[in-house]
Amino acid sequence: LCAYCPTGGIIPPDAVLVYDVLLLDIWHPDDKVQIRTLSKPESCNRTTVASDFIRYHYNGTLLSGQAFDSSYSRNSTYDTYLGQGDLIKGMDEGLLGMCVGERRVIIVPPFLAYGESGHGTKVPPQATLVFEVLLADVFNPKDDLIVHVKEVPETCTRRTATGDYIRYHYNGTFQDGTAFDSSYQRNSTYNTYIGMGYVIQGMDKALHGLCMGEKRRIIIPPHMAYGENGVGKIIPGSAVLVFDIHVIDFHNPKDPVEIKITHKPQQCDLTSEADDLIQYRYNCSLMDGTLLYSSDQYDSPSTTTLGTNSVILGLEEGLSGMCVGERREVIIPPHWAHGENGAAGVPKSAVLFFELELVDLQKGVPQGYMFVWLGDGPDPLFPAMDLNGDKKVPLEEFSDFIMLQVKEGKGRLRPGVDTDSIIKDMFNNQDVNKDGKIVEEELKPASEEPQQASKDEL
Ligand SMILES: [Ca+2]
Ligand SMILES: [Ca+2]
Repeated sequence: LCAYCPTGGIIPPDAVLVYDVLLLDIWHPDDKVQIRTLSKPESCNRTTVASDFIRYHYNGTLLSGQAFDSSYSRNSTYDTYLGQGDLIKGMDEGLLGMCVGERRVIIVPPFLAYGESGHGTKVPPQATLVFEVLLADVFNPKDDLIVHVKEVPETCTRRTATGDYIRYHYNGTFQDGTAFDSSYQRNSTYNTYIGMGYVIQGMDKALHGLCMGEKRRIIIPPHMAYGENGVGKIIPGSAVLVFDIHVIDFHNPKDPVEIKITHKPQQCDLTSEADDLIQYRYNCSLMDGTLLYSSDQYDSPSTTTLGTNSVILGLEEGLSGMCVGERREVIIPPHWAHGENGAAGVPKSAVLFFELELVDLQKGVPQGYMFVWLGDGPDPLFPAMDLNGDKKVPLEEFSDFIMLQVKEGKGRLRPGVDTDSIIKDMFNNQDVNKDGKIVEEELKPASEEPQQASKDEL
């Protein structure tokens, strides 16, 4: 019988037979899995071992080149444990020792693949399989966070702890380098409390013990990130996440204003306090050194009256107790600055850094007052005021009297306001009948006046 003859075919005697043969497959029982590396990334932190969970792309073909399956056609990686019998034997072996980003061809003889039965309609019996594989991701269920410290500033007096509020920038990528998110793109830091479950477990843990300005790479396995489900179309299931973070600042809601005196003049008797009129120079920066504001941008130093809420609370405190010529560095947490909402040019919840120098200090008077006695004041008042003793006090005499009190250090006028107009106001308040002079009857004895009512008066 002619095994290769077509049924009913007629082969004449002495015929020469010509066969056109296409070899589809060839293997030998002694064959092993063959691995050919196509490309390897330059850096490779670890390679796959049995019990790892891996995610990879592949094109599967028969030895003839006929395709039978591809992960690319499904638009998602093939995800599986390695070396635990979840894969055909040849792949459990052929995928060992791979780096993320590595491409290899794995050739699997049928007895390490689907053998005599083949697989579905595309893999015939006894077929050798050829897989071109790209490893996208690997982790081990036993993995913890991996932290690489990239950059620590020279001075680091304090490190993040549970309950702190941190602002940081980050680039988020997968292990193959594909970016999935970046705070830089949004042009604003990511802000969160630390250790209170507001961020994925791995990040919450990784944010401890950081310095301001520090840069770290944090590699988080999926069981400490978004798990088997991932997040929508952004994070695939079982993905390892790589974050490159840069700490901009952090603070604790309990933080006070931090004042460091960098220069103190030898003579330092008179210091600033509430109601004083001061002039000061300043630079205001973020903790990463970004300059926000500076008095240098103006022709003259800044002027303010302390205690009037004209500057942020932290600056008020930073400017208090200074003597002229003193210089300070002041760190102001956001709850003493512009808070959670920020301000023009000041990011939300930003810690501010001020360099301050007190340039001028004029002692002040309480709010609402134009003049205060620094002691008890003359009693009775009128005879003291009536310098020439003619029982009447016109504006000029009143003015001379007030200026004498100031000169002798017995009284103080409100600083920063035109002296003549203050004195004129004070005179007009006392000159009840508006005849241009004060007489004794018009002068209300100071002792009978409640303190609050004597605003603008003696
Ligand atoms: Ca007089
Ligand atoms: Ca009068």
